[in-house]
Amino acid sequence: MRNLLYWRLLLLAGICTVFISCSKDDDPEEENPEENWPSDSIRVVKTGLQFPWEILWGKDDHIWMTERGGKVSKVDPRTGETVFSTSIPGVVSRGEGGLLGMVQDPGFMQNGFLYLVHNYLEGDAYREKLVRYRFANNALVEELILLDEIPAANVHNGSRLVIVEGNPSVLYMTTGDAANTALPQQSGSLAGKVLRFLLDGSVPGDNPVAGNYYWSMGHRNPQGLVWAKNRLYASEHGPNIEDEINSIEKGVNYGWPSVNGPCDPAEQAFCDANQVREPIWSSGSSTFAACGMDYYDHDRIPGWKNSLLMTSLKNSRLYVHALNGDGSSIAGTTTHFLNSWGRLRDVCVSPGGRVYLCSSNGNNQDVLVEISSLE
Ligand SMILES: [Ca+2]
Ligand SMILES: [Ca+2]
Repeated sequence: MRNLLYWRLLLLAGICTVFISCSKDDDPEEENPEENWPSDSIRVVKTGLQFPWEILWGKDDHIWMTERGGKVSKVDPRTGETVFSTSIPGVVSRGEGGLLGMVQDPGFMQNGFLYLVHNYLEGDAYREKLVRYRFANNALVEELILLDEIPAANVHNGSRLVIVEGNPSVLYMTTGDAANTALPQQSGSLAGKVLRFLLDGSVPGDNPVAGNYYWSMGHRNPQGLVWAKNRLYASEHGPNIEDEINSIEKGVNYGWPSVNGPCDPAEQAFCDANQVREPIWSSGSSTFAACGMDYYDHDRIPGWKNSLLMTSLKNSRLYVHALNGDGSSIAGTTTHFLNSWGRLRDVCVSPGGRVYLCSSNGNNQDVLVEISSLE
């Protein structure tokens, strides 16, 4: 009898354990993916990287990263362990080109779709394409080309991706002028644009020109792109003056190559004739090499709330641009981490408000760093 009671209790305990652990797994609200985290304010998560280009916080609570030479990897941000990596076939890295922008599908946890931009060779011609892969069984499979034959060069390949979820969801991609300043003002060229797609690669019916991917024109080399406050913000490298942040709108001309930064008297005639939209921020008489951006809206680092975080290659620091209430202008800028990790290429933010930066110095010495606090 005593023995039977013992077994009944053991069975009950087993059922409870299974029930509790299942209910925990089934209800993401009850899980905190960032519990038991290292307590460091600033922590180098990973070393030995080679020109990381894109970092993003995935829906699977890992950091997904591209490196320009062609590698995609998935990193456990708590331990720094690379839990998956692969090389994308056909990537040709020349100068600033190679494997560049990346974004996950809104349904990534179900369909595994990952969108990537990379350069490739078509005969002797250097080109860029947007492709979709499926992450399944720890591999990237089923390459689907959404758009290819985009002009490319050793410099100015844009390539940042953002998906805005909706009905339907749309994908935005930046392209650079591919070192040909004639292209950004030609609506028929894919270069020097923000392009807009449906997620199957087709042209949305409400793009400015029927059958044309172009959403905005007159861009030089936009290497930062983020959706926040119901706006699309793009950062852009200026020539030797006037890096820009633009609020991207349908069919608008952002001026390059006729206009740098705000419309000066010498540029005003072109601005008036083409209704050029001035940037919401520009770097003035020098360039910072404004690069990857993300939006910060968390209490973890209170002073950064409602800001655009922007990396700088040349000035080797993070710019924090505080937005005004409706996001139409920048109320003030602070800078952080000068020369801490050299040139900075990209930034992403975790749901818990931790900020991640990647450097762009080469020699297999690039790093992924985490900022959990400024204290
Ligand atoms: Ca402009
Ligand atoms: Ca100007």
